[in-house]
Parts: sequence; structure tokens; C-alpha cells
Amino acid sequence: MKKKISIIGVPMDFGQTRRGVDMGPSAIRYANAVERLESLHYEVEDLGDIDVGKRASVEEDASEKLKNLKAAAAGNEKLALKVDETVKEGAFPLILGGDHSIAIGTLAGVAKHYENLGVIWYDAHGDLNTGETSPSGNIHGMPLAVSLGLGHSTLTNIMGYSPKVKPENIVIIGARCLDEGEKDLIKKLGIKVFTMHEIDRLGMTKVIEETIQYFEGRADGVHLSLDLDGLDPIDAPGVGTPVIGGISYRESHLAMEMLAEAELITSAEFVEVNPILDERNKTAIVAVELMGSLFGEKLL
Ligand code: 5AB
Ligand code: MN
Ligand code: MN
Ligand code: MN
Repeated sequence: MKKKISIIGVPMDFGQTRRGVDMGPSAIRYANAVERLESLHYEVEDLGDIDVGKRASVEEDASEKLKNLKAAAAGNEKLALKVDETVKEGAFPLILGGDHSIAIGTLAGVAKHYENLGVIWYDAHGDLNTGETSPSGNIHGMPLAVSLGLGHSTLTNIMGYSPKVKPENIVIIGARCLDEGEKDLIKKLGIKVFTMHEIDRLGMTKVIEETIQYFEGRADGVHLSLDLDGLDPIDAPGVGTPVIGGISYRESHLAMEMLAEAELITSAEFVEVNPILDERNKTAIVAVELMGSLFGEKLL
């Protein structure tokens, strides 16, 4: 079944402090994302970028621990509305980041269309911090917690409902850098996590098989939130918070191919591509390669 893919760019960098990740959507488009998906016979509509505004244009509360809170919230509200529209239209929303704080808006727009939205969080990090547990105050380390209804109400209330996802509908893949508060939360809520240890031990084949099985009969849609730092920095150097010892390029392809075969994924986002930190647009190219596999491209 070939369907319509709607691409939404989010040039957001308010969720962290390094500059350049706002250029991620351009870099991914420059790596021929649209052409790649069209070659797989999808109808692709590029809706352009969400206007997230400028860093200094919003006055922030200096006593607020969460950096750029108002600006990040405003951008995510806009994104949520756009994503909501595309789902209503019956298109597959494909969101290009931007830092990972944009998952707040993406999930707000997607989750209201599902009873039990599953989420695959492909990331070196858990992104499960709240203002209390965050070591940095950076909102890109918080989107999964926010989507669970935990954290600042300005973020959890985006789109006027909360929570967006349930802990039992989340699978984290690739974790290798979790803060203490995140570890506690994972244990408390019983969130399913395949850390690098399980990936090494079981192999990616088993990890994805188990993920697919886990969602069977549980989720009525599955969102893939792919942070490029889930991959090893050797394969994806253009990210703001690289962590050595990550998922390889081949393992990632395998994961995407297996998800495509299972026809599991109903929306997706590729985030944290930072062209300023990249090597000849390599990370954006990797993102587009993985998109190809996610949307059914085969080697033969
Ligand atoms: B990313 C850290 N846990 O909260 C924090 O790249 C890093 O979206 C967050 O996964 C990394 O600041 C956020 C130390
Ligand atoms: Mn992340
Ligand atoms: Mn990350
Ligand atoms: Mn990062």
C-alpha cells in the first residue's frame, strides 16, 4: 500500500545550547530526502518548515530552569497543529529536526488520533528528565517525560491534553547514557529498554523482533522517534550530544528494514542532525539512507 508522506521541517534549536541543529531540516532535504521517497513511489508533499521564531524574540523568565521554555513551547504548539492536520488528512507525517524537543509537538499532534500510540525511542539517551532531574535544563533531554505527562505544565499541556503516551507503550532502543533520575523513572514505570548491552547480547535482529512482538495487540499505531545520536558517532558525527559505543549504520538499516517489513510505523521523526558539527553532510545522508529503508527500500 503506497500512501502519501507529508514532510514537515522543524528548524528548532531552543531545546539545547549548541547552534546549528536548526539547519538540520535543510541538510536532510539537501541529502535528497524527497527524491529518495519519491523513488519508492510514494506521493511526497514537502510542507516546508514550521516558523519557530528567533531565539531572542521571546522574552524568557530568567528564573526558569528550563532553557528557552516559552520559545520551545510556542514552536511545539505550531508543530502539533500541523502534525494533527496531516494525520487527519490520512498522510504519513515525517518530521525533520531540529533538536529532540520537537518530539513534544510531534507526539501531541499524533497521539490524539490513537487510543494506544506506541513509541520507539531510538536514542543514546532516555530524554526522560524533568526540571527536577535534568542536569542541564535543556528541553531536548525531556520530551519523552513530557509526553508521559511529567514535567513543566507549559510543555505537558501542549494541544490541551496529557499524557500523550503511556509508559507501557514505549520501547527505548540504543540507550547508553542515562541520568540517575531517568534510570529511577524507567524502573518505577517499567519502561521497556534495550540498552546497548541488550543490543550487543541479543543482536539487533532479536531486539527488533521483540519490539514488534511487544507492540502486537498493544498499540494501534507506532511512532518512530529517531535521534541520530542513537547511532555511533563514527557513523553519525553531526550531533550535539555524541556518545561513543552506539548502534552501527548496518544495525540501524537492519532495524529500519525489519520495521518496514512489519508495516509497524505510522509516523516518524529524524532529529538532532547538526550540519555545523557534521562531516560533509554525512549525518543527514545517513538519515536519508535510513528513511529509505524505513519506507521499504530493498538492496535487491
Ligand atoms: B537528546 C542529558 N541527559 O538531559 C540532559 O540528544 C542529555 O535529545 C540529553 O537525546 C540529550 O541534558 C538529549 C545529559
Ligand atoms: Mn534524544
Ligand atoms: Mn540523544
Ligand atoms: Mn543530542
